Amino acid sequence: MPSFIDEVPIRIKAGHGGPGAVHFHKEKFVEFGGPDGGDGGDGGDVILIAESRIMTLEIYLPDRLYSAMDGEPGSGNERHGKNGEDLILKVPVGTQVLDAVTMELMYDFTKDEEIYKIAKGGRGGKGNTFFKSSTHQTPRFSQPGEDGDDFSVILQLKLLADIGIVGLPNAGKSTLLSKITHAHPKIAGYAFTTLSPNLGIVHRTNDMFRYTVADIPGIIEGASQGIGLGISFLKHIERVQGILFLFDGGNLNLVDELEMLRNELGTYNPILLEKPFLIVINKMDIWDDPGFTEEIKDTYQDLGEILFISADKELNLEYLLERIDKVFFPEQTKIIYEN
Ligand SMILES: Nc1nc2c(ncn2[C@@H]2O[C@H](COP(=O)(O)OP(=O)(O)OP(=O)(O)O)[C@@H](O)[C@H]2O)c(=O)[nH]1
Ligand SMILES: [Mg+2]
Repeated sequence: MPSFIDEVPIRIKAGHGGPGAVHFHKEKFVEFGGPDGGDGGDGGDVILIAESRIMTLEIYLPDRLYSAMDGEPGSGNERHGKNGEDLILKVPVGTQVLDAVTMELMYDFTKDEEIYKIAKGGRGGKGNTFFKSSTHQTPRFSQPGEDGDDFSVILQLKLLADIGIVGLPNAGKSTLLSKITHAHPKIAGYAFTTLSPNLGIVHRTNDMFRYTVADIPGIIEGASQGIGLGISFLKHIERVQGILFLFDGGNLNLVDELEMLRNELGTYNPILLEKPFLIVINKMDIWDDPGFTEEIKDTYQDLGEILFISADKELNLEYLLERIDKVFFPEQTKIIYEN
């Protein structure tokens, strides 16, 4: 399945069991009372829970240790040590957990609120009370706690793009992605800066809904025949809800460029031609004449809806996002905006 992979290796450690106590109760006039050392507490477990509100694994730091609490030692008077607290880690639905050594799949989260106990805490040790018997009235030993599970895993999440940004090299696709999401793609004033797709997440209306945006490499005429960077990366946008065709307003040849882009897309997979799209003209900041936008709109209105932005100067970006909501996500946003 075409996807972007969000992946992070982490170390998981369940709590160590607390040691059992060696203790004898004290009574007046009796040098040694009977044994009364309590058991140690169990170590905490590490538990993974899927939560649909979480979209990425970016909360996890690579190679960090995530550990549950150790059990506390037992004590006199047969007091049981406190159990170590469990560590609960939230992951997005769709997360797969792989053993970092064998790369075997340990678990696959498919539903919200699904729970997987990934690491079990060590059992607490028995206190010396436990070892008292008719032949052994005063055991002076107890058990240590057991080790908790401790190993490394890889959390991996496949993200599908909801929106694709398509355009010629240098149109400002990566700049746009960097302004509407937290992604940091490479941006530069030459062609083919982006060599493989970048993905970012747009958070809308107080985070009530989110979608992913893919910035893909520039496309030139003949890309479907392997010119430039080719078009194999289009697999990443085969399933999008909509396409933003982005153009460089400083060097605009709208009709020919749109036709060329759509030809290349259609050659790869005709389904891409059926996707809703918006025509977005970037770099409007370099125009002196404010009437220019109206002129373009009038002239090219048959091509589709045309928007004007400056990604770099952040002009009209909120308007662009509103149009994306309405045009590409009419169902989701109806609920949010019309209630
Ligand atoms: N004046 C102006 N320049 C912009 C704007 N947006 C992007 N640029 C510049 O255009 C150049 C190309 O930007 P990128 O975002 O790397 O373009 P791209 O479409 O991702 O290019 P490729 O990855 O090569 O296909 C950079 O020098 C940007 O700073 C804008 O709104 N106004
Ligand atoms: Mg780029």
